[in-house]
Amino acid sequence: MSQWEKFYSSYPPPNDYNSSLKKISAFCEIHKDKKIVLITSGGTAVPLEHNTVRFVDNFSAGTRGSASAEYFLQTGYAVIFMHRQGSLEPYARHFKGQELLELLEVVQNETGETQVKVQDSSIHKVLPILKMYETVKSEGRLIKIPFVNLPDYLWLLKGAAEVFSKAGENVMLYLAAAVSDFYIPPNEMSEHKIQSRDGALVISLHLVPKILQPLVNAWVPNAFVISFKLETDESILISKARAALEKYKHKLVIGNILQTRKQRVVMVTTDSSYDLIVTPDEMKAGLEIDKKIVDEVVNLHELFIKGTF
Ligand code: PAZ
Repeated sequence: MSQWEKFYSSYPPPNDYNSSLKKISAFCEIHKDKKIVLITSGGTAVPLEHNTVRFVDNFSAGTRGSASAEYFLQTGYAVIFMHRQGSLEPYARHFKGQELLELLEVVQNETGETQVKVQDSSIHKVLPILKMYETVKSEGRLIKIPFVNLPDYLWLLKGAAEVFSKAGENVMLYLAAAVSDFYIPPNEMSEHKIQSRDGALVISLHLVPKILQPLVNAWVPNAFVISFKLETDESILISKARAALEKYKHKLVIGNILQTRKQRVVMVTTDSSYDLIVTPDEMKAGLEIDKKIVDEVVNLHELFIKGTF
């Protein structure tokens, strides 16, 4: 049994597994004549106990995934947004926390009725986003599939890939989620809340089997698979990205550094690497690096479909 087969056999699929796959399958059928992208977004939680009180998590807010989803939708793609529950989502990301409340005001209309309206000074912000959201919604071009923990994420990705297995080059996988490399196998996990009275906690985290291996080579051999690589040490970013390409045989790794991920990424193929950058002035004007990434990736997908990438 391979490492990832062992992994899957030790966890049941998530409760909503079958309904999520039915949703993805119906979505793919409706949009079979379009380009479809599955975006993964946000971080995965790794439980420390079966009755989970504590888990290991990471920094990912889901900005990359949710912003990219909007730009793919703008170019006409149908988008399956597989995201960590509670992380940023397309369109809604513009109105985080208190922000929505700041945009609204209570007014009385001419007949004295109390109404809620968007403040005049905020209409220029709300209107374009609302219009894009309504268009996408009316066209049914976006579905969202939430996950919380690592096993659920891996089950859903495998299930989605099985749905795509019949699809061809029109399907893209844009794997922006920050997926844990480490986990505790269920048979080594405490049943109940780990007690502090037992002293300092020593846990041994095992390596998560690399899902890209079966994904690229067995489950979706025809799809355009893009993985992301996050590092904090610039000197190893490109070599690690290239090692992933050599190992898994997909076409493109997008590398980024934790602190500069919103200003710069490096596009790494088997024989080239080049930067995409947003300048401070572009940022001030509201341009997001995710727009540049998606524009580039959409062009590469077109070449991939033609067999020239
Ligand atoms: O979610 P976010 O916008 O805060 O961060 C995005 C990111 C850095 C998680 C993403 O660009 C990425 O590199 N994902 C892959 C991480 C990795 O497994 O190396």
